[in-house]
Amino acid sequence: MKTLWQHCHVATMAGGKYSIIEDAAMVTAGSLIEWVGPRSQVPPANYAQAHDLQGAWVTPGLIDCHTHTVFGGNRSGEFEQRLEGVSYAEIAAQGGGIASTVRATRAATEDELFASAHKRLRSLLRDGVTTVEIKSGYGLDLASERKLLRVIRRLGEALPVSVCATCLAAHALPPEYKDRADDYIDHICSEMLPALAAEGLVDAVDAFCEYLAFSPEQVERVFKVAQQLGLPVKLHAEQLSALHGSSLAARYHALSADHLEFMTEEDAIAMAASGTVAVLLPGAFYFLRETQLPPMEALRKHGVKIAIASDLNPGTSPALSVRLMLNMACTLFRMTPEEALAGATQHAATALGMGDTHGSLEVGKVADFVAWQIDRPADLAYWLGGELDKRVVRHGVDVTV
Ligand code: DI6
Ligand code: FE
Repeated sequence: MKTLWQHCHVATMAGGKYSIIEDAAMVTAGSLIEWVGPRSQVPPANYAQAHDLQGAWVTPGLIDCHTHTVFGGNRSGEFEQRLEGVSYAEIAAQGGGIASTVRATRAATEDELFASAHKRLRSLLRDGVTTVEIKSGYGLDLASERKLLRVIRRLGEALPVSVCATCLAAHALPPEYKDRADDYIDHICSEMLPALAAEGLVDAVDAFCEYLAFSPEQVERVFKVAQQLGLPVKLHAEQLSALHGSSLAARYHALSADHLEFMTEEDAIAMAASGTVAVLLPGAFYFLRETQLPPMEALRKHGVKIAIASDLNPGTSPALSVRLMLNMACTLFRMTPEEALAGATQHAATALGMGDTHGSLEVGKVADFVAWQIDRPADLAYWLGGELDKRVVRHGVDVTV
């Protein structure tokens, strides 16, 4: 069934550029894009449906390639503590931080976790998101990580969004393994990952490489097992200190290395060589009142692809809007609105291993797009949140929420 979408302008984001077509039209056939170009050249055909987009700007559906959407509880109390001067690391050392969310997550039922995550995910969808990555990592034992990954799969079935599930069992040390980090890594490698992968619950494997989490050596053991299981890897790296996790990620051809405030130019060179995407998370930078900027110049100089994501999580980025992240990427990291939008479309797709099928409006790609009632594409990075009038199309079907 062919559908015509017309009276619009298109920012295709092909190659990570706006690649604008004014007075454009698009033809979808089922869930795919069959044609896109100037309206004057629409191929004649018997269209089952023709939609008037009323002068909208059409972009690819937004892709949030790094979130921790599923968790129990909430940490606004810690937010207050931090504003009184207690640091994120101090709160973590006192048993707060990730550990407090782990307690709340373990205590919650699968249905409770589903219900709270569903609300958060709906906020992202109302903002034009059609693909999202969601990590586990607040369970930290086999049963609880399985519970989170099941909720992640259920969210993808319940809502009109493509969901990539990432196992982040190596997020923090669970209390039962206190002072035995290597034993926990053994457990992840020999029990958790093989079991969860066999159950089809895992699309990729992530870890937190940081002085208050896991060392590069420990991360490498996790990566080796992921590789044996045929799963792509990605890494939280260089968020609080420079351990060169991003270079390690590059050696394992990671899809992405994420955060990266403390990365060096050598790390950027390694990432460029392996095609590992730099996922920058301005919400966490902002919320932690970080002052160390990611090395934008080195990333650009060496041609590392840059994605932007929400990092939606209860501790460091309670962010419910990708468009707000685009604004922050511009104001805080000095990205252009075009770079920021590429970061939440084409480069975010590449960061999820979906760059060939998603992230731009090109013939043969999946018909996931948003028709925004805005004046210019830069408006997407301009407004500070709020709701914009729009239609959201996923797999060629209008799914506006
Ligand atoms: N880095 C982060 O910013 C989140 N996880 C991570 O590895 C924080 C998670 C939290 O504080 O709950
Ligand atoms: Fe994160």
